[in-house]
Amino acid sequence: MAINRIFYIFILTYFPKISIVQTTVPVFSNISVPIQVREDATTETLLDSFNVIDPDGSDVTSCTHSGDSGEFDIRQNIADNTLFELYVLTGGGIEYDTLPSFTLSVSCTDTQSEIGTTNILIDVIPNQPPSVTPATSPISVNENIDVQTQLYTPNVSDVENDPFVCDVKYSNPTSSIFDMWWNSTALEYQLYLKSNPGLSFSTTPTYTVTIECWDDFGSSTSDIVVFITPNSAPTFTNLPGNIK
Ligand SMILES: [Ca+2]
Ligand SMILES: [Ca+2]
Repeated sequence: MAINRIFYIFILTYFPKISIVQTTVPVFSNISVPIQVREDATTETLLDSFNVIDPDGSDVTSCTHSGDSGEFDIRQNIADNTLFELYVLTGGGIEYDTLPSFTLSVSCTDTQSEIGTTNILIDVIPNQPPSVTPATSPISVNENIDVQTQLYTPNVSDVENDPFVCDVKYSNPTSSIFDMWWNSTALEYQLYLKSNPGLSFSTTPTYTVTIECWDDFGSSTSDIVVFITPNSAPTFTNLPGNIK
């Protein structure tokens, strides 16, 4: 500090007509908080516009950024060089599960070669996986059944109307007698019991079948309980009271 003061006195003493001009780095304004980007963004989209000016009156010539893997770009507006635009690029590969937010470190340079910096926070809006409505009524099947049987049609929907796929994930106890197929006529997934399943009420009176539906962004599951009903022993009616 003392050296600075001596230097300053030296300058004023020997160069009295020199004035020391303080210059300022570019400053940012009008950055939206929060800035949001959709996880499923597939087209180049303008996310936000903000201003960068040099208080000294010089032009801000460029802005660069770091903190992403090429998902975003910052461009200077052609008509207004104080305006900068933040874009998400096509096929940005943004995955909410991996990175739910980005912090871009932005540096803007003016014609005095001064650099102003700021951080821009971008929140990722996740794409929802398909939802599977749980079964509302019990499903039961007789232990003697030996033909392929449709058990259940799950109600599946996706908020974003993304294409989805469903399948049996597993059953408890583990078994391969359940399967899920796309019915191209009804346009729905259906849970089936395969033919000759070898059911036994006494051995396994219930199965819990977990089905899973997924799109490109995530999956959800639903448990379906299948009750096995015993095959009743034959009963005899209208037999005569005494057979001799
Ligand atoms: Ca400046
Ligand atoms: Ca979805």
